[in-house]
Amino acid sequence: MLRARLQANCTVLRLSDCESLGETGANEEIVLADLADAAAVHAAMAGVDAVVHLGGVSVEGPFGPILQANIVGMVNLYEAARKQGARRLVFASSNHVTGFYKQSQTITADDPPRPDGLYGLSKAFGENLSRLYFDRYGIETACVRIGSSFTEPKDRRMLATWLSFDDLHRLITACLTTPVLGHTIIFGMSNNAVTWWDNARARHVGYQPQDSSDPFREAVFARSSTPDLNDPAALFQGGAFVRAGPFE
Ligand code: 15L
Repeated sequence: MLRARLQANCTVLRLSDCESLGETGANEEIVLADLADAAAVHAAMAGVDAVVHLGGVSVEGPFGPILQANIVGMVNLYEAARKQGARRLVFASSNHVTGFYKQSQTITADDPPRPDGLYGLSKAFGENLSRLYFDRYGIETACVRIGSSFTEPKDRRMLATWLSFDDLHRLITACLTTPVLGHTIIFGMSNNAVTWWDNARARHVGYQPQDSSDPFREAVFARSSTPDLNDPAALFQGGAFVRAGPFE
């Protein structure tokens, strides 16, 4: 969804993945790399000014792949940024860093992480790693705790967590272009009436969402049953992630 939109942000868009990205388009370069392969990541980062880092495991699952892609991969990426001279990154963190806060709470980026699984924990590691690289080397990062970025909100929870594709692009653009970014954590959500997240700490980014889950509200309620408040998925912000994963 971002590939076409990010064209507007750069003269050359270098894309990287561990799997094929298809044909190289106009103003594009493709450098395939496994995040766990330091040499490959360093090669992919040569000459890059800014990074939008969306790579890695994006759901709860066994620790092996999460360790390789989200933890070893983050170290490889930030070492490559430092050595190759990239000065600003937008890191796709996740709302699952704070998934064990209740849906009745409104939190800010200053509230301590409460990961809802190994995936959320790996994103908390990424946030801390990027803070280290800012404190030590001045490399700026926006950690975007993405809510639910889909075509439209699929359920009641997503009425709070939804982030439209256009707003995601607006948010990334704001992070890439604000004069002084520093190290910032920002919740990635559209302008939803129901929200659990307060972005007051990231006003300097200048993100102004234009979309909202509100027009979808009636349809979502019509097709979903009343939540069972004995179900942790209905109580906690992380939804079903709080009971997903490899734990027996
Ligand atoms: C995430 O972090 C996932 O990458 C995405 O697939 C969604 O499930 C999202 O969180 C969510 O919480 O809805």
